Amino acid sequence: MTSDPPVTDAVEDAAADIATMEIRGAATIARAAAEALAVQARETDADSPATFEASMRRAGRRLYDTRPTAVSLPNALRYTLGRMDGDDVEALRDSLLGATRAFTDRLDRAQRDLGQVGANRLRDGDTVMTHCHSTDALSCVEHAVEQGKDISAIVKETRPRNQGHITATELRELGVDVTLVVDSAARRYLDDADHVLVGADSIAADGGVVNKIGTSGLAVNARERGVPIMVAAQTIKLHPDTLTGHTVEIEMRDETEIIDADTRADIGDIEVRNPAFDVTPPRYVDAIVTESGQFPPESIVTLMRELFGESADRPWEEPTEPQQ
Ligand code: RUB
Repeated sequence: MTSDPPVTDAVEDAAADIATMEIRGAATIARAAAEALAVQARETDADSPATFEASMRRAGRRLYDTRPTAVSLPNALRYTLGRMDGDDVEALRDSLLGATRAFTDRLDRAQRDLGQVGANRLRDGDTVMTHCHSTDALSCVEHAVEQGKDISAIVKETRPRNQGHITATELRELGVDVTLVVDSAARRYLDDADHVLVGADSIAADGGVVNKIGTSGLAVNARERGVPIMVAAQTIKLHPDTLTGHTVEIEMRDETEIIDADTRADIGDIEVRNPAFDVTPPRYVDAIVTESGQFPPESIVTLMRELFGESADRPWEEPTEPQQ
């Protein structure tokens, strides 16, 4: 039995950076995965079509195994590995490189297009409340600012990793007035907000939105206060496995992100749980803004079927032997 050629350093590095959140955020993770596959395609020393394909699948599996919740990662692998085609190594390599280029171009275009749609929902003088750091959500603000609208933001800190600080920095670069608040102050400041604006890691077939832990509590509070909730999510965030009854795995992260060992020991015998994401039920979401327009969450399934059919393939897995 021959073993698959090893993955390149570029794939190892990208996988390690995704797992440790040096690279984070669903769209950014998808881009990094596609770019790592391109390096693997260029640098692998696989010398037959079968070993080339096996090497690409192995790289795909290494990337797939890093973080479980953002479906943009498997969707990036689906798009790129699924377009690998050819009878010799050169043809396979060319098709893979073409697919990774097309995928990253698509990411840029999708983010720009959904930003226009989201910006149209914002009026001059509006204040948005944000949670975590989402490049899709920020694209909406960026386009609103380009349209000449004056936008302010209340930015939730987003414990435990404080991605709100990244959001605050990038909003300031856009010239947006920013007020930073701790997560538990969100309800207090919802009275000053015209929209809640968040991104998504995955969107389920029923319109449920999987995003950074704390999004669902924010959405429930916003509904109670009458503040509309806009989710900015390009279509690579649609989770095709949910069409066939699968649920989205919620990543549990290390407890040291929320408590250090000494403090934990001082407190005594406790359990610590650190889920990275939660699910906001569709009834709390007003609009999902994509590059194909805005959708009420309940109708996102139509778009999902159009893009993925009834089921999702997994081109990073070893092909199964045909049944005799
Ligand atoms: C990031 C997060 C973001 C989404 C959308 O979580 O929840 O809201 O990934 O981001 P983490 P984008 O920091 O744990 O990766 O719009 O950039 O895809």
